[in-house]
Amino acid sequence: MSQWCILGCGAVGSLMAGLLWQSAQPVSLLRSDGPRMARDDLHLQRLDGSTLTFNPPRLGQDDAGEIQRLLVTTKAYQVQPALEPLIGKLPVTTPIILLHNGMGTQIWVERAFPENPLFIAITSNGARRLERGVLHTGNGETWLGAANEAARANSALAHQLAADLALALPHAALSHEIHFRQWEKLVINAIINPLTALSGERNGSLLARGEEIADLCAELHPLLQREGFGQSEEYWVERVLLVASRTAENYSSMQQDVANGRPTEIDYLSGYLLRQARAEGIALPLQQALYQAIKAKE
Ligand code: KPL
Repeated sequence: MSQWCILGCGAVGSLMAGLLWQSAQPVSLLRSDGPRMARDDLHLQRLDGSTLTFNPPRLGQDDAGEIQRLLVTTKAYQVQPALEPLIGKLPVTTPIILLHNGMGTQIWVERAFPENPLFIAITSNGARRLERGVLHTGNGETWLGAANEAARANSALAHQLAADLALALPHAALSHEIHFRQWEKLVINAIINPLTALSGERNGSLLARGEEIADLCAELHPLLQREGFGQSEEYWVERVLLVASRTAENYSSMQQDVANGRPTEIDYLSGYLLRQARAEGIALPLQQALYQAIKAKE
């Protein structure tokens, strides 16, 4: 079985590492401080309250030639600096799987690694980083889809990656509409994340702010149509409210970033939407206001 190498050990990366380890799949962590770093045990606190202790091998950039599958779980703004040292070192047959909130990293990765099969993964599993590990806060779906020609041409690889993810995760499958799923998650995150980051409240607080969410979706609708998505405004409002209710107890990742004084992914959420809208000659004043308000907090 090929080894998963995880780049980015925040909440989602640690959750993936723990769940893959639990399903007896080989997994390693790629760290900029590499094998020299202390190899402490990590802990995955499962949904049922039990704890898995795991200790995957740590790799450094010099080990790039050995990486068989690279799962990139950094924040969107870390993708480029984290992958840059691997250019020319990562075997060209190694699939790269990008798993982060937002959009806007793909073009750079395609150019930097033109021959590697590139996949996009999307997950709605909830996780919160703990000092020495991660808390799994909610089950969700994970989707994997081919994002470049090398990935599309290798359907056996796509099926194998999805099957292996399905061994580890509550619901994981291959998606042939990954671009739509990316946009759907983009819309959800571009509404829930800044609103909760600004209010400091849990996702569930948005259930009482349906009108504001409807206004934000109405504003995005012409852009979504221009992107080829024929869903009604109501569809988008329902999706946002559904995720807010399913993750009602969670603090969004942006709320946690702002509360902890970390940079946010706003440039890959509202920022990405604003760039796409500008190219289409569409104004998004409500998204613009959210973007500016988060930038002022950062
Ligand atoms: O993806 C999320 C995030 O916080 O980044 C949601 C779905 C909003 C869950 O909190």
